[in-house]
Amino acid sequence: EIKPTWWKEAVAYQIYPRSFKDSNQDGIGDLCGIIEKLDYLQELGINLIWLSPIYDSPNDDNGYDIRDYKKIMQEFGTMQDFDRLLLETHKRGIRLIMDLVINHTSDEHKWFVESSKSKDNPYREYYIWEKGKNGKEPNNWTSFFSGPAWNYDYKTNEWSMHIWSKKQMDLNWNYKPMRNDLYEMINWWLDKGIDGFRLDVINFISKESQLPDGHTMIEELIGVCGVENYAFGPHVHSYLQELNKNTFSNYDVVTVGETPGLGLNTSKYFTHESREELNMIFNFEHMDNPGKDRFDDYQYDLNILKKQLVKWQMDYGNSCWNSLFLENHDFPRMISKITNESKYYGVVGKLLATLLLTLKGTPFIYQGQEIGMINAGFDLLEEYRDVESINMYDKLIKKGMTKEEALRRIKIGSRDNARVPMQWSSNNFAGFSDVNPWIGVSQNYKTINVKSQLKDNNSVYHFYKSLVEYRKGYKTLVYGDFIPYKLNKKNRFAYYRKDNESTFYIEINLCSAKQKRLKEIDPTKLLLSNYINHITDFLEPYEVDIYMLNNH
Ligand code: TEU
Ligand code: CA
Repeated sequence: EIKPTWWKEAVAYQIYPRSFKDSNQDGIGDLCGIIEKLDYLQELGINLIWLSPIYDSPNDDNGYDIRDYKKIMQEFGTMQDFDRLLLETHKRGIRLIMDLVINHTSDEHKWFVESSKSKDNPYREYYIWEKGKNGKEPNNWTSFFSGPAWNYDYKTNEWSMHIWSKKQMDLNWNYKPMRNDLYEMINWWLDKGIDGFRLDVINFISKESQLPDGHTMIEELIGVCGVENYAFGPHVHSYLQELNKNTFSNYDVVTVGETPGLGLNTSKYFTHESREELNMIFNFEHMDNPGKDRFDDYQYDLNILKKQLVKWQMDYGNSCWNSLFLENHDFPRMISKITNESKYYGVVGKLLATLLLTLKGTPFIYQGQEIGMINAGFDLLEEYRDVESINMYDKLIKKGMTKEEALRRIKIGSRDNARVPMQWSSNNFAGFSDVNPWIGVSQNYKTINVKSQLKDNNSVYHFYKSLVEYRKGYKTLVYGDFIPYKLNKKNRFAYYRKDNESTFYIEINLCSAKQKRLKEIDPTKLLLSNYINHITDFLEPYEVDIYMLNNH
């Protein structure tokens, strides 16, 4: 039996504040800009917001390198702005969760500044310091952002670990005083009345004690060495149980862990109700097709997404709860991975909306997904901002790739594809700002933007809005059983959502060729389709039909 809770019934929206809305015309998104757009989110039907980091940061990794957990990033505004944002969000019946980055801090955080002063500094143990081996790094681990995972410090002749950028230093979770300082900070935010956290790479916090050499380069291009020694480390569960006991469990909040690299069964140990660790996790195995990574040039096959989704819908159990997402600030736009034919952008955007909002689990819409935004379309290296992309370009050139090919791979896989300014209108800079933004606007803003879609009842926006309303109107779409239909039929995805109140039937064409329907349904039962007028016995390319079969 599934225990009903507010966060299982929520429809969440991820905001990347830097690119959402600029209110003071400095070209950078900010908290007051988010406040300006709360009515827009309420209108869409959102009732949970996840903010990517807004804490003081030198922005080496756009806020995922925190310098002061209790201060708002100067470009985003002040703590008063945050307090007003939280108040205005709650006034609209919307809850707000923050991004909690506690695997690492910025090298400018006062803890690290102290830690690197001397070997006997009280903060030395807050981070991971090791002697080198024969004058080189302590082991062969590499960073996700290219290069060794170690910085050398001349003063103390030791190396400090960073599995992310050179300015993101891994915290030492073996050290209790450090953990206690984190708990104090987390409770300080929870006492302000926020509704929970998304926890950044939280399964990486426990490293294998001897820091042994890694044996495999995971994914050739993004390739990191050593990840097998911390993706599921020896103490990760005891740390999470201690963390939860000292913080989250004392509040009515939700936690969703970002856990790259875990499989379904391992994930149950993080989210099963009996574990008292996290409420949900973000799993990434559906974000690229098997054997492919973000920078590979391939057409994403929706049949594989179907397989992944069905696995998590069927095997995750009733004591674990799925998160559902198809985009975030770390991946290219999903429409662009599926099709490059602009005539299909809209119908594919609505197909993705259907998967997100009619399956079982809490849906997370990433900013711009609700209007079917597509990739940035940058052609010059100078247009990129993401530390990962810039380092990756250098790495590819060093590996002997031509400038053109390296730039082509960055264009395909760069996280900046999802970080260009939110497209509010066809005005200059897409209505995001009156001035040139920190990152270029993608050229499709004239055709893909909120203003034009609000007026068009057949837009991707209105499709999302309708589905969100159905999801809030019928608990069947939240808690109802997921029952696949003719699962093995290629290029079709058909399933029921059913409880003792109502039954929905959804049938989807997963490719750009017409497909025979699997089931003839009385057309008067059609609730919503991404094709206004469709012939009955065939599904058009990427056609989605949502039926309500009965409603007792
Ligand atoms: O991302 C961690 C993560 O596993 C990936 O999404 C990763 O960013 C990317 O694929 C690089 O290989 C989290 C944050 O979402 C990301 O923005 C940060 O850069 C990263 O952690 C470090 O904080
Ligand atoms: Ca601004």
